[in-house]
Amino acid sequence: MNPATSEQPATDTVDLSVQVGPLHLSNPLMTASGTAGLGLEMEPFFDLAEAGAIVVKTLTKAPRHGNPMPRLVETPSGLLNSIGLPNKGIDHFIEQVLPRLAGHASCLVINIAGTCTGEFGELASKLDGLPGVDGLELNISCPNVEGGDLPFGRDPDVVHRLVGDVRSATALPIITKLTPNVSDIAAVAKAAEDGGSDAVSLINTLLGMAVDWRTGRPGLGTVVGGLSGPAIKPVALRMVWEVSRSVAIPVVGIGGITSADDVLEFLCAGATAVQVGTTHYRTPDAIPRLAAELSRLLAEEGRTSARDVIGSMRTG
Ligand code: RRO
Repeated sequence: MNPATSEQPATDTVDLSVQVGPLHLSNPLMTASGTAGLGLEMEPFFDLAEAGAIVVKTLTKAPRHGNPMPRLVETPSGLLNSIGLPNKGIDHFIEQVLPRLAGHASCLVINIAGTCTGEFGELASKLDGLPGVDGLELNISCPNVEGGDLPFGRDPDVVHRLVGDVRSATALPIITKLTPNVSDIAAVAKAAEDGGSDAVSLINTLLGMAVDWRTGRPGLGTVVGGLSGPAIKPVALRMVWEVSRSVAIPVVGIGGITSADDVLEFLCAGATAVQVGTTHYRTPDAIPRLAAELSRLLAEEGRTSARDVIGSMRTG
């Protein structure tokens, strides 16, 4: 604000739009898969078209019940989950949900997970060309399946092959969602890029656990689960920075975003867009709030476009 005139900076002249590969987003704010249901559940809180993109909860080929309770534990500044991909299966989604959802979001991204590498291509071809579907997010990083992390997401050779299979099965834009539970996330991102992914999103949750020493019981039914929320933001920022220096495709940052400053930090570190997740449980209308706040912060700094912040971090 200019103290001499007390004029408000003109927020309506700030351009929030970004380009995630072939996907044009009106702002950089996407919902993180699993925190906004199948999209329609969020409609009491905001108009889905206000989000840069809606990403739905992971869909699998066969219906799944999910993991044994308890599935959620709060930790300092974080949330541990072991949900286990409960869903009614891709066919139910296509027949019963998509017809009601199509056209509500300005960009709709369907998150899919296969139980083996070949299943990803099968799921992708089912969604190819369906009205209302704008892109796919490949969940190769769920921490809560039997035996721990999906092995697909940890091995660059497997990731290269899996993404290549999906690339041959669909013309839809592909975002590959990466696990942080590896020693070299940039190598996995490069494999996704070489396989034909249009973008990568990171990070999925960090493996963690909770225990009650008095009862001797673990906090989660599966003992180990995935940690999200502000507690993981510094780890996510570090990985976004590492990956954005290693690939040419856009990076979508995920991890503990609760404020517009958080969003701009991810953009500064190299993300082109972000996903907003755990904060939805406290603030289900976080997306429109953050969009308004983003415009205000950028205008205050005399910036006219969110794109100018992308990758603007200077070292040395
Ligand atoms: O459903 C889950 O347990 C879950 C999934 Br699919 C994921 O990708 N990440 C996560 O933390 N939980």
